[in-house]
Amino acid sequence: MGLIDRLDAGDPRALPRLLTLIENRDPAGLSALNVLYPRGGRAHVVGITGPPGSGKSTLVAALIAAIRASGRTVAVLAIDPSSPVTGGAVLGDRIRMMELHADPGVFIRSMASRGRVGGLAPAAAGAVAALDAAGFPIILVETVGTGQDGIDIITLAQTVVVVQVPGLGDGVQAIKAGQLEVGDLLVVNKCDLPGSETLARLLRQSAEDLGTEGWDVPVLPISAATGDGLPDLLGAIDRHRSYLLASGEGDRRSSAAASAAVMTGLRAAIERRIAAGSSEAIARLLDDVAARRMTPDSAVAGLLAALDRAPGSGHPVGDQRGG
Ligand SMILES: Nc1nc2c(ncn2[C@@H]2O[C@H](COP(=O)(O)OP(=O)(O)OP(=O)(O)O)[C@@H](O)[C@H]2O)c(=O)[nH]1
Ligand SMILES: [Mg+2]
Repeated sequence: MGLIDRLDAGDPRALPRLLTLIENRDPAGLSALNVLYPRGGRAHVVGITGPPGSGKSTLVAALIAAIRASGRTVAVLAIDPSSPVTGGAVLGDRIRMMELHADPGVFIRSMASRGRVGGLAPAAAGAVAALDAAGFPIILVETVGTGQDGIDIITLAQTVVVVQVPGLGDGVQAIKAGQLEVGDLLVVNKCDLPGSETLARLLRQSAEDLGTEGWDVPVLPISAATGDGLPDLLGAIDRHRSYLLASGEGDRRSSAAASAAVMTGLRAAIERRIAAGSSEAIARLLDDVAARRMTPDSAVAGLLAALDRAPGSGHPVGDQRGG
């Protein structure tokens, strides 16, 4: 039986297998995506981002429980840009502690980027597309910070939750530039610890400059460890989803995400080619630049021309011939 048939038949091993194939850029995975991609577009993809140790994995585990309690299934993609284990391991421990691992309505996948050449962003996008097509109504994506290793959470997620914690420094100056800007919701986690009220006050000031037409960015104090504030957070996540659908902002983000996905895919494809040195034309151009026979600018023009001459690989999704 083919992978998609197994997926459709509810074989629990089919989805992990598909994600491995997609991660490895195996032709079988990419061709399955061609079939699956048109089925997607219904999931609410929620990014959970914030500095290391802010409690993202703890929060994800707590959200899983809350989402399950609301009667929905949920998938999680934990992206760890540096290490192949930590993020997923911590999350895995939490899940075991909460006895969620035996629940077929919860699917968790970790993805690491070590040693990958220009490939994490497309792999993550492919994984989200597969989880979406598999029918999960909500997909949580955990990532550290923003833009790290090419993972730009706003190109993956429709709703971005930025997690901050007290005690990392004095005030908003200590928060890295650009960290708050991507947030549709700002969370002050570890509100059981001192300093969270001060931080929440500072974030509320910053939040006044954020948001999109018709959406004011809320600042929500929570404790992922005790569950305090969790229902409010899930409520706000669901409210943002309704806002996206009603306001047209969701469509606007989908278009932006589509163009970003193509551009990052293109960049990754070029990087892979150069790394693989598969094209002699590319290798020759790089040699010419190193030997100062050619400027970098001319080499870029030459590379683009070489890509033009390469056999076309673009084909509409759903068309299995090209897979
Ligand atoms: N006091 C307190 N501790 C918390 C809370 N949430 C998480 N922690 C603790 O903070 C530490 C880091 O939590 P994680 O969930 O692993 O944080 P993370 O952001 O996923 O970390 P990385 O994936 O390594 O970036 C752990 O020791 C948690 O137990 C909270 O609400 N209150
Ligand atoms: Mg984590």
